[in-house]
Amino acid sequence: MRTGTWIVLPTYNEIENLPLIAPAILGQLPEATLLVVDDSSPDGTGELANRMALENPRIKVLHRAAKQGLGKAYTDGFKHALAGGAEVLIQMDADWSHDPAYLPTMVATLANSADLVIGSRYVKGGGVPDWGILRRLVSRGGSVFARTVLGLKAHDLTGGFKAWRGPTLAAMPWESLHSGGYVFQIEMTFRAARAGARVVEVPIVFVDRRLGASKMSRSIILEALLVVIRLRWDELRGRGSPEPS
Ligand SMILES: Nc1nc2c(ncn2[C@@H]2O[C@H](COP(=O)(O)OP(=O)(O)O)[C@@H](O)[C@H]2O)c(=O)[nH]1
Ligand SMILES: [Mg+2]
Repeated sequence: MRTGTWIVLPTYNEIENLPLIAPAILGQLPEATLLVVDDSSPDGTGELANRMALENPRIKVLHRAAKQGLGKAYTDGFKHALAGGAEVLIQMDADWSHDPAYLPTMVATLANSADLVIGSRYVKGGGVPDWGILRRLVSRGGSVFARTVLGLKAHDLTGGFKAWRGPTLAAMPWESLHSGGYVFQIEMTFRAARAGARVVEVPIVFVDRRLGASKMSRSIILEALLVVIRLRWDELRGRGSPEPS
């Protein structure tokens, strides 16, 4: 019997990272299920994931036909995991920026005191040692901006290392979410907080990927800034938040 903990791992051209990160994740959470969400990676990550799933029943693969933004991959992955009985869902990157060693602490924090746990670079004990001053300013500035405009308490709003309680995710207004990489992360935390979720940050040290290439771009950052303003604007005009459940 598996417990209801699922890790949702989106991949796009992660053929070098997947065979190493998957066993590291499963080793940290010995009861959990790993769901790889691959958007038809040209490098064959999806086929590799299929082979890994054949050898290990704890690994499952969701194939998507096209790359449509990280948010869409997460939406499909979360829905699939919830339909499969997931009670605790974890999202993380496949490129080692999110160290699997943090997983037990995040799951324990969720069980004790939270509906959403954010692996946070911007609380005491967290950080981004690999980044230069400019990248730090952009990332940190983005979180401060979103935090201020949206009136949220969390300090790291753009990161993608999070643990969720199933019911908190199940209540998301999936169809209306923005799907760009950074804004999806901000909007998910915003929606959860507005719906009354207890949000707790635990410190993580984020390391830059060593293998493969980043898929994030300047346009995704710009989109995030504009959408943050839009989210608050819609809310002030009384049409932003989903109906409270
Ligand atoms: N399925 C899927 N995965 C994606 C997509 N974009 C990025 N990823 C994955 O999401 C994670 C974070 O992406 P990455 O490029 O490392 O972003 P960065 O860390 O902000 O540079 C990695 O595991 C990527 O393989 C996408 O469109 N679809
Ligand atoms: Mg990365």
